[in-house]
This record gives sequence, C-alpha cells and structure tokens, in this order.
Amino acid sequence: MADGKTPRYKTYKAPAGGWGAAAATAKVLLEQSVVGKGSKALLVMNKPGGFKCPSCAYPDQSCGKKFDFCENGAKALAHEATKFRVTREFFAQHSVSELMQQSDYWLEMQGRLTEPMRYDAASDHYVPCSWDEAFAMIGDHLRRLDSPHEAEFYTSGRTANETAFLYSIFVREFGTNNFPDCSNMCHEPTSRGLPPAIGVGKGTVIIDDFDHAEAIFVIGQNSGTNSPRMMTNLVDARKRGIPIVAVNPMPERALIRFAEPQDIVQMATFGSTPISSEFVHIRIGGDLAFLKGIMKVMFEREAAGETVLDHDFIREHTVGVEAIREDAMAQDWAKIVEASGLAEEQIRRCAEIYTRSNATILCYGMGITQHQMGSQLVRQIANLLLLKGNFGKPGAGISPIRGHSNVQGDRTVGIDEKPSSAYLDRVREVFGFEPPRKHGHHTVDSVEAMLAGTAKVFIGLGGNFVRAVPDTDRAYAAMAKLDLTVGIATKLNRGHLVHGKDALILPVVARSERIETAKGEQFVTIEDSMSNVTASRGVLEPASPDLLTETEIVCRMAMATLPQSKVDWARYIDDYDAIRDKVAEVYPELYAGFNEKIRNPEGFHLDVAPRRLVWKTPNGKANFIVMPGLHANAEVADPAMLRLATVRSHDQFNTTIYSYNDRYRGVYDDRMVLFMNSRDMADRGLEEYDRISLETISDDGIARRIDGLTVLDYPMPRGSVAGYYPELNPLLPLDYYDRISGTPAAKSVPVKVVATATNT
Ligand SMILES: Nc1nc2c(c(=O)[nH]1)N[C@H]1C(S)=C(S)[C@@H](COP(=O)(O)OP(=O)(O)OC[C@H]3O[C@@H](n4cnc5c(=O)[nH]c(N)nc54)[C@H](O)[C@@H]3O)O[C@H]1N2
Ligand SMILES: Nc1nc2c(c(=O)[nH]1)N[C@H]1C(S)=C(S)[C@@H](COP(=O)(O)OP(=O)(O)OC[C@H]3O[C@@H](n4cnc5c(=O)[nH]c(N)nc54)[C@H](O)[C@@H]3O)O[C@H]1N2
Ligand SMILES: [Mo]
Repeated sequence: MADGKTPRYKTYKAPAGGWGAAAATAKVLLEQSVVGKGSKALLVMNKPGGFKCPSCAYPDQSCGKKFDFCENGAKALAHEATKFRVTREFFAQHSVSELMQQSDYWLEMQGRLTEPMRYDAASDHYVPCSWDEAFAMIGDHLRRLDSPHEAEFYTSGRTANETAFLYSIFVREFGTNNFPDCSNMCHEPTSRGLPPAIGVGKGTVIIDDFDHAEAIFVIGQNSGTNSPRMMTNLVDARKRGIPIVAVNPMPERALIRFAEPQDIVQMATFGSTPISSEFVHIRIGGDLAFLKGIMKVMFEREAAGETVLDHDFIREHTVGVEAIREDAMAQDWAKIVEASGLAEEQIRRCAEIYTRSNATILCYGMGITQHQMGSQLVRQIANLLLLKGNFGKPGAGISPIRGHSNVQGDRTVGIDEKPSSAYLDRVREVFGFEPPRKHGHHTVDSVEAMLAGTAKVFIGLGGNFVRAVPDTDRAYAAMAKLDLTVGIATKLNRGHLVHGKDALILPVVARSERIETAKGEQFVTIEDSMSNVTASRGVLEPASPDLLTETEIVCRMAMATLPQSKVDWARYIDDYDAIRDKVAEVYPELYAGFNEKIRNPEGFHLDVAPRRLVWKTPNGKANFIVMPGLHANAEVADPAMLRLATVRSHDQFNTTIYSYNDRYRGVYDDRMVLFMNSRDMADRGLEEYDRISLETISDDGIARRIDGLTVLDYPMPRGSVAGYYPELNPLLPLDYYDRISGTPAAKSVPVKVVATATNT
C-alpha cells in the first residue's frame, strides 16, 4: 500500500508510449511545480549546447528530431529541477530516527538538498556545518586510518567524466583501489565478460547501425521503461520490416506494441507500431539454453550440408569454434526446452531469423547480467554473434544497454577496482605518485569489509548505496558500524539515514544546472552506452547558493586529505579544460585531443576496436568461450522454489521512486506485489490478491523474509516470479553474485512462499 492509498490493479491494453507518456510528462512537471522551468530545460536536454539527460545512458539522436527526451527523462529532470527544498529547518524538525520511518518515495519528494549537514549524535539530528568543517572532518578521518584500504569510495553512474577522473586520481594517490561502484551491480558482467571474448568490455554498435540491421534481438531489457529513446530505433526498424525478437519472462508492453509519443500522426490517430515479431517468453535464467538452442540449430544445419555460419570470418578472426560446436551439439533438445521454458519450434524460428539476417544487433540488459553466471552468459551472446561474423560491419554487433547516464564513462576514466598495470603506469608518469597495485573492493567486497569491521569510512559520490546493494538488513548493520559516512548527493535518500558514527551530507549542483567558476562557465562530459562522448552544459540556476560542484568537492576532499599531494587540485576546481588535458594524457589512445574534439557539437566516438575487426585479446583473435551446461545459476533442489527477478517499475529510477504506479504492468498505488503465473498460484493454493510472505532459499543460515506481498496473476513463465527492486533487496543474499564480475544475481533469487493470508 502506498502512503495510505488503496492499491488498484488493471490490465494495460493500450500501446506503450503515446498519449499516456505525454500525459505522464505533463503530470510530473506539475507535481514538482516546474512546468515553466522544466519545459524550458526539456527543450535543450540532449541538444548540442544543452545538457545530457540525467536518466539513462542511451545515446541521443538529435538530428531530425524536434525533441530528444522521453517520459522518463522528463521525470528525472522534473525531480531534479523540483521547486521543493530540504533545508536546515527540515532537519531541525525531523530527527534521523523519525526520517527512517518514512518511505523512500516520501524522502525523494522532499526536494533538493540545500547546504552541507553533519550528523549530531547527541540530538540525533543533522545540523548545518560549513564546507570547510566538512572537508576537515573527511581529511581527519581518512588520515587517521591505519591503512588506506580501510576506506571505501563508491561512485554512482551519474558522475561526469571530469569528476570521476579526479576522484580516481585522488583515491589512488590516497593509496587504495577500493572503488565499489554501481556498475558492480549492473553491467560489470559486460566489462569483465567481454574482454577475453572480443577484447573490449563495451558495446560495439552505434545508433546508425539500427538503420542497417536486418534483425534485432532485445534480451532481458525493458526498453520502453528503462531506455525509452531506444523505442524510436525499434519503431523505425519495425517500419522497415525488420524482425525484432524480444526475450523476456515478462511481456513488457513496449516490446509488444508502442506508439511514439513524439509522432504526431500516430498520436492523433491513436495508431501504434507492433514491436516484436517474436516474443520469446523465457523462463528466468533460461537464456543460456535459448542461446545454445539457436547455436545447435545452426550447427545441425551445417552438419546437414547447409552453409549458415560465416566461415571466412570464423577462420580469419576467431579461435575456439570447435569447442562451441561440440558443446552446442551435446545439448539435448528436451533439456533445452525444459531449461528455457520454450517450445523447440520457437527456438528454431528464432534461429531462422538469426541465420537469415546478414547483420544482427543483439541488445541486452539486466535480465542477462544479474545472474550468478552473468559474465559467462554475456560471452554466449558474443559467441552467437561471432558465428555469423556480426562484428565490423554496418547493422551488426553487441549492444549492452547501460544504465546510468555516465556509468560507462566513469569506468573508462578510472573508476575500476581492478586497474590494469599499464593504466597505473600512466597515472604514475602523468601525476608523479606511485599508485597502489593491489586490487581493491567491488561493491559486495566493500559490504563484506564493513561487516567484518575492516572498513571504517564510506564516501558515496552520488547514488544510494545501502538501498542498491543486496541483503538490506545486513547492509544497514554494516553501514552503522562505520566511523564516517559521506553522501555526496542532490536528493535526500536512505543512504544518508543509515549512517556511521560521524556522517555528512554534501549537496551538489545537478546535471541540468549551470556551473560557474572563477574561470567562467564550465561544462562536463559524459560517455553514453555506445561510446559517444558529448558535452553537457546545465542551463538552470543551481537549486541553492550553498551547493558545490561535484568536481570541487572531490578536489577539496583531496586537498584536506593529502596536504603533500603532487596534484594541482586548486587548478582543477575552476578549469575543466585542464582536467580534460590530464584525461588525454592518461588515455592517449582514446582521448588524445579531448578538448578540441569535444568542441564539436556532436561530440566524438571513442574507438571500439572490434568495429575495425581488431581484437585486443592476448591472442589477437576473437575467442569463442564455452560456458558449460544450460543454467545461468546454481540449481536448487527444493521443489517449492521459485526464481525471483527484482525489476524496475515504469515510475522509478533505481532507488528513486517517482510514484507507486507501474502503468504498463497495470499496478497502481502499490509496489509490494509479486507477479506470478496462475498455475504456480494454484499449486500453492493461492488466489489473486492473496497476501503472502516470501523467504529466500539459501544455505548460509541467515533467514531472509518479506511479508505482505500481494500476489498478482500475471503471464509469467512457470516457476518464475517478479517483484520490485529495491523493496525486495532484503531477500537477495550478499553472497549470491557472479564470481567473475561481482554482480549480485538480482534476477534469479531462489525463494519460496512461506505464509499466506487470504485477501478480504
Ligand atoms: N526510467 C528508468 N530508466 C532507467 C533506470 C530506472 O530505474 N528507471 N535504471 C537505469 C539503470 S542503472 C539500468 S542498469 C537500466 C536497467 O534497465 P533493464 O536492463 O531494462 O532493467 P530491469 O528493469 O531491472 O530488468 C530488465 C528486464 O529483464 C527481464 N528479466 C528478468 N529476468 C530475466 C531473465 O532471466 N532473462 C531474460 N531474458 N530477461 C529477464 C525483466 O522482466 C525486465 O524486463 O536502466 C537504466 N534506465
Ligand atoms: N535487487 C536489485 N538491486 C539492484 C538492481 C536490481 O535490478 N535489483 N539494480 C542495480 C543497478 S543496475 C544499479 S545501477 C544500482 C543503482 O545504485 P545507485 O546508483 O547507488 O542508486 P541510485 O538510485 O541511482 O542513486 C540515487 C541517488 O543519487 C543521488 N543523485 C542523483 N543525481 C545526482 C547527481 O547528479 N550527483 C550526485 N552526487 N548525486 C546524485 C540522489 O541523491 C539519489 O537519491 O542498483 C543495483 N541494485
Ligand atoms: Mo544500472
């Protein structure tokens, strides 16, 4: 139940997008009381000379489009530009314990943070403090540590390149590689899984490829909600008659039928475009079986004398196809069908679509990465592409759809807990200090270190760490043990309320806001999901005169912590070109001429070697890598087990809840729901709207349970259930993660129903 309102559930029958999206855009601007200011800002969002949408990482395609924003970008902007403010009076009025009782939604709706605040244990309130005091406190705590490895430096993916780069230099000069970041919970399986296969941990397609593709697969990604601007490309592809295969356990509305909210004709005629030509209703974790099924069909047809593989490409560019052939051929159809939950004919149809196409794009999201073997699963997507030479030609390639607007960029410029020695050598040459060589903590490691008491300080550059990580209850306990927690943020969130002995909230200038320094107006840069680097210039007045830029905060933390620093921090506070010059020095291959190139209004594209058929792997080839078996997660013997995927609603941005509605899935004023197949319900004696409790199946002796979930009869595959992140994070064990990337398996938590109360 949502803040006192009665939940409603009804099937959504209209196409996604269209008037519903237009109405939602208007509504959120009204709610945040920023109709004039917000509309003005939306006009320059994603436009050359304007700022980059703070929501997702999908590239903008301003050419030919009047606007380039979507409903969910408008929500992100409206919530950032909101007229509401969290002031010192607000904190005086509410103790931290009191605020802890409020929902995430309520906290978000209080508005923008306005001045630095320090936790006062005696009164249990946040009280105002000066910026100088705040930096002194951070410097004191950090310098007092027995080892720099006792500090954890988190980054969330909204941080711009310039800030992330300086942060990575500060932390390395301080002496650790402890860089837990949101990517560790997100596309890290892409960053770690792909390099051994194709030599780069990024996507290889660019927007133009969508115009040349002959088939597009969207696997485990909810485009209409999480990257709505991608719908433009999917709609255009469908209009060209290109097959689109959507692989998902949830029949996501926009992947079935979509009306472009910016297509006036479609809107006026209530028209829409069917999206998927093939909806593949896969069991959670069934993707490995599906991908192997397609490969098996291809090898079977080859064995029968047909040519379906790109033999020239395989011979010239790859190693290991034989092992892939053996592995695929050894899989039994009955088992493939069982593991995927799909009919063999449908897999054969998808194989036909794939083999017939001369240029295929495979897109994927969290439905692939957030499994225990997520990194290996990503490699299977690469295998499938390699079999038909789908690299280095227009319309083809791998397309991870990244999350946060600059999560990929942050990684590129040094937010990496496992940095290469070549990179560390460059840092030493450019800055003249010896960076630490020992690998640092990813997100899960950092929570473990807090639990073990070996971590003492947590600094969060953006984000809402404690709400985003698994095992909520343990994460809260872990944070509470720390000596200092620092939240560098635009908005109040749970991460500021679950705090260490000392705690600071440091409010920042947001993406949409102007940055003025002693050197005049500055801009930042971001790298989108397709490796385009573009400038972002805020246009709005900062929410309060007492905010600092993220860049200045990083520089001043460094100055307060490292009095003998070799880095000219004071200079970088004011001069972002000077920061970009250093980025270019540390990454000459990617960023040479950064300051000149970024002056091009369209930005520039970072080199992605596989586009040139260059493989930066140890053997100089693209490698087929076998992943044994048919399951992306360890099997669980308990017959009562259900696989739970924790997903986003249409009205949230990660831990930020915009409303309790999820229009396309027909849920209103409720987030405590469980989407379940009617036969799974019947097996458990459940009726729709029953209230149930869910418990995690695990063998670590820790009980994890959530009460009060309403069961919704929903077209889920047998044995697969879904509910909302972050409410269900208490069910996700900290230890349940992909060993290669460290990414928690948030899409496949083994759970069972343990208690029921009939709904009255
Ligand atoms: N509006 C909005 N935009 C966002 C975000 C947001 O919260 N709100 N978050 C941003 C971030 S950080 C990220 S990472 C992205 C996330 O964007 P997505 O990758 O779309 O993330 P999710 O909504 O978590 O889930 C994706 C889909 O995976 C499906 N799925 C679950 N399990 C499986 C499985 O085993 N196999 C397959 N094939 N599919 C499965 C789910 O049904 C769901 O449709 O979006 C970014 N953009
Ligand atoms: N169970 C489960 N857990 C998940 C996931 C899942 O699918 N299921 N998804 C995972 C994924 S993909 C991700 S990326 C993580 C997300 O984890 P995070 O990135 O840590 O979380 P967000 O909710 O995006 O962070 C929101 C906060 O960022 C701050 N913020 C917003 N804009 C700015 C800015 O411009 N500057 C600064 N400094 N702060 C800002 C605001 O204070 C806001 O409250 O969660 C992960 N956790
Ligand atoms: Mo993400």
